[in-house]
Amino acid sequence: MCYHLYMSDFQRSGARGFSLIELVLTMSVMLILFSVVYLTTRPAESQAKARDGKRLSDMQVLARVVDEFRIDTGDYPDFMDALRKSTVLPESNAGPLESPVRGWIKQDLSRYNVKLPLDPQNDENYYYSYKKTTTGYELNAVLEYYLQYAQDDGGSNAAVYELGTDLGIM
Ligand SMILES: [Ca+2]
Repeated sequence: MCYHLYMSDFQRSGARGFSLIELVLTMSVMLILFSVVYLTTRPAESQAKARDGKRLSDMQVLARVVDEFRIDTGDYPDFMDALRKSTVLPESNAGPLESPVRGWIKQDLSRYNVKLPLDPQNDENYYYSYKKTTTGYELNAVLEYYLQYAQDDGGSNAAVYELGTDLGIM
């Protein structure tokens, strides 16, 4: 009933019908503009957030693996003072980088995780690193969105996210 009344009003007044079409067109244009802005800005931001989420989660996984290895063996994995990066295989390791046996950390860690986490980008700018010394161990990740986490981790480097038992190692 209401629909019929509306259509009658619409048909009686050509000017009113035209303004409705204008409104629809304007809304369509605004929707398109909004979509363009959204597609060019928000996904980049949300993808950076998602990558940092994985990095923070991976750091927890790696710390658990290293801690559990120490509980079982009395020492942290890998050689003393050897700096490891998730982009580089240690000498004589065959890979792939995420292999828990012959990946980017030189130790068989397959008992503790099915694979070694890799940075979602894993390039020259974004990678994980690990090092142990006589004082403990440290894990690092470079963040791109949650930069506050890198500043508030209690470590020695405000530009990277640090986790471990001695955050002054790297
Ligand atoms: Ca830090």
